Amino acid sequence: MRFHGIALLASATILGACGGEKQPAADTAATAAAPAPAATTTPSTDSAAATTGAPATGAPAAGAAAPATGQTHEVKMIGDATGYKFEPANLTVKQGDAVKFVMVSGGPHNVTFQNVTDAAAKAQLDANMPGQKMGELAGPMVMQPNEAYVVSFAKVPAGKYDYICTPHAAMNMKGTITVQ
Ligand SMILES: [Cu+2]
Repeated sequence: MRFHGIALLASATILGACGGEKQPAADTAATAAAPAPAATTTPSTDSAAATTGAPATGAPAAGAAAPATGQTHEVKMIGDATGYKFEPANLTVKQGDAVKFVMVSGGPHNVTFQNVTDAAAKAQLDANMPGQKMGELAGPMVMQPNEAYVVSFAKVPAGKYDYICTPHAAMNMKGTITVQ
């Protein structure tokens, strides 16, 4: 991370001096002229930065994850001869409950909430989604059988929350969680 910063700084300020350095990697990053290639070489740093940046982008109210205080409901993530689906696809929970998405078969699966228009709801739900997300409201891939991804619905306003599995969106793998 520090190395990355130095490389960028060097490329921005003293291009010429950088060429004289003995670090071959720094040289490549500088001559490649852009933050893009440097970012590709350090994916872990990049995603860490993205994670820390996420709540800031979040906006007005929330930002902090609210731990579940109620029941935990289970939703299976299935991909087999019968198709790709969340089971149950429609689930009603109380505010404060959690939903545990359990990988059963046919992964990788994930949970990506869609059409959340209310800014406060979006910020809180996003904050309540742990792990290395693929983006706002887009949970990480769940790969192994019995691996689970838990989303707390604490402080998430009542309403209907539609979600899909991004890898299987075309196979209609989707569901709805109604928060009461
Ligand atoms: Cu899936």
